[in-house]
Amino acid sequence: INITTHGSDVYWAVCALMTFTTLGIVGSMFKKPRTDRIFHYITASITLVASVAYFSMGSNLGWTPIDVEFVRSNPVVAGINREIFYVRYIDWFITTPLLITDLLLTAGLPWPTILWTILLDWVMIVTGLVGALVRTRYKWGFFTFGCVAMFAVFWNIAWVGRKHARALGGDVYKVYMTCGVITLTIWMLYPIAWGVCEGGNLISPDSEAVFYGILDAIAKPVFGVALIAGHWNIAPARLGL
Ligand code: RET
Repeated sequence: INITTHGSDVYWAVCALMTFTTLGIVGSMFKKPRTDRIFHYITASITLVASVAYFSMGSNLGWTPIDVEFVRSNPVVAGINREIFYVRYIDWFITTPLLITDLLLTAGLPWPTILWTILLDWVMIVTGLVGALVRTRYKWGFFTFGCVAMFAVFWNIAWVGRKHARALGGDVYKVYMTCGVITLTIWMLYPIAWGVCEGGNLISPDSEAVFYGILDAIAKPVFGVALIAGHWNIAPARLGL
């Protein structure tokens, strides 16, 4: 199963969105003194890495054919494969820790807590990659480890971070809540996309492009713009930065 032009059009569109968002964030950081640009640096890196990942997928690169366990029309198949975009996981390995850093620095959490959350996040991404590259039902074992790690990350965002953010004042709490709610609701949909794409092979790679494309557009550009706008009148020094 190879990608069609429709899938690659979606990838190019998201690539353009990521690129314009990066340029917008870089442009806006010149309105701030160098000491107050931490969230610009982190967030622009996130969208920059994503635009490179989408450049590869639009060019039909960064994938490998993996035999599938199940095909809807023919449940007992050998040698039928699906294109698995491993480049997504390279993107996520870099950008999801940066998204977590954006959020947990907003809450003023100490760095060991941020590091621990990132390590759990890495378990989630790496198990997702390995599971995607496995043909047999063991893939769902990796998936399960990934989901457990994701809920541990969610715990730190929803409880540990929220308590800290609240103690820092109403404006900090507001941006934390906006970006935290975006994160929890959108991230929850990634394992569902994985389940019907890399996992269960239930929807086509074209539909996969749309599904992950919408999720990525909200998880990165929408999240990023909300974060930077929310921080505009908050001095990083108040967060201990
Ligand atoms: C996988 C499969 C294994 C189980 C779980 C997953 C969750 C992935 C998530 C990815 C988030 C990506 C983002 C990208 C940036 O745009 C790896 C799909 C739980 C939550 C936010």
